[in-house]
Amino acid sequence: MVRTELSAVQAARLRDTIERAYRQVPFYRSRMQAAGLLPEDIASLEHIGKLPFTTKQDMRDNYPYGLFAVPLAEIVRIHASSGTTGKPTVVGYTKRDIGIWAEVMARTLTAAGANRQSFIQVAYGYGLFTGGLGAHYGAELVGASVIPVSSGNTARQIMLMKDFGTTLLACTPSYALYIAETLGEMGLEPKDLSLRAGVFGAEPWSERMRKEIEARLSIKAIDIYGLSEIIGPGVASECECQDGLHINEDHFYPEIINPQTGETLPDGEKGELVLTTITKEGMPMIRYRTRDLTVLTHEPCACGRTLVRMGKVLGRSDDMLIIRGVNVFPSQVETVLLGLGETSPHYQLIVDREDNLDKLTVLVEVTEAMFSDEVRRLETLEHKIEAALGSVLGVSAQVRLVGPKSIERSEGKAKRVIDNRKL
Ligand code: DLL
Repeated sequence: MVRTELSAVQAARLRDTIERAYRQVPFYRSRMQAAGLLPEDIASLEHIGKLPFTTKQDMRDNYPYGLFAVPLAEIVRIHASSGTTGKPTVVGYTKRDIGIWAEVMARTLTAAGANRQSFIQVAYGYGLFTGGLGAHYGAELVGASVIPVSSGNTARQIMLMKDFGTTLLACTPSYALYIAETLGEMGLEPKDLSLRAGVFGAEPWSERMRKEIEARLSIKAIDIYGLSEIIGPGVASECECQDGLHINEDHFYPEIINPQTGETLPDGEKGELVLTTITKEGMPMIRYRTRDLTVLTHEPCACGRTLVRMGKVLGRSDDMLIIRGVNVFPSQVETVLLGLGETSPHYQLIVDREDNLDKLTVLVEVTEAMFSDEVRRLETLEHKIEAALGSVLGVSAQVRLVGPKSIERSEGKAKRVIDNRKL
């Protein structure tokens, strides 16, 4: 759709959403009243900036159903994501919302090459997490054959992949790497499988990790993005060009803001992604602060899609560690390690505070082959990684090489950081 047409669709849908939220959700009504706004003040897309933001805290304050905009009888599905603090974040879908979700996930899978002939193995967790069922409904809408394995049980996962002729794998990137590792241990090679592509998301991953997964599984690795609060997976996804993720902006209207000041930033400037759902009935979200840091571009994409693209998520504003005053993202560590290419891609950051001073230790796994190496060589490698990390992070880190498989593998989202500081 050309931009002018798309903007007209978005504006009409936005007006409708604001009207419904004002009428049906006391939280939104009182927020707008406090800002001196009536629904008719949001007449066009340019006016969206007048509206207050919605945050995770607002969801907690309205736990569990306070932000729903329809009678509970119309809610046909509930999902939730576990937060770091206590109660989960709850989201509700109407039947129509489930249809929209399937549609945006079908777009995602189609862009990754899926069609009616595909065998799609869903190895995202099924349950309250949106990954499993989100991919499942999208795959069914495409008309592919869905293999709903859920996450875990990796050897069996691989056996099914081989025997059932799986062509497309859906899981977290860290789990894809774990699957690749197990494949080797089982004495199998990518050519023993029919796998052609994977749709990976739910956690940040670097360009280098993509290369690693693509090489080890001999597939095209597509980045897919989403969050429960907005719908789940299906918010944005890469096309065959693998050059930014197309946001399904006919359903989710994006903005980038400066996370400190809240001011809207233009294309190309890095900031926090803010999303407004413009078709969702069950639980509309107005200017939701995702905490995810990225950039937007309206430049045309070689694939021909006109949807705006977001860059790979660079990290979360709240995942960012502040170590001795310096901002550190776990993804920077990943880029350094994979760049050196001398260790396995498994790592963990441990932060401690000793004598009021932050201390960063990075555990890095060596490969089986290196494990038997002489101690001197390993020490040299530790120092080499320390030097590389120091120059990229701007803060010193102690590197500890650990034996193969000693860092816990994840079947869902990887746990990259252990922060022992009592702040
Ligand atoms: O992770 C939904 C999802 C499932 C997306 C499967 C993709 C695939 P939540 O559990 O609510 O929902 O977590 C959402 O995960 O705000 C990001 O911080 C992070 N995230 C999701 N996709 C990506 C990605 C699902 N492709 C949170 N790259 C989001 C980086 C991602 N981070």
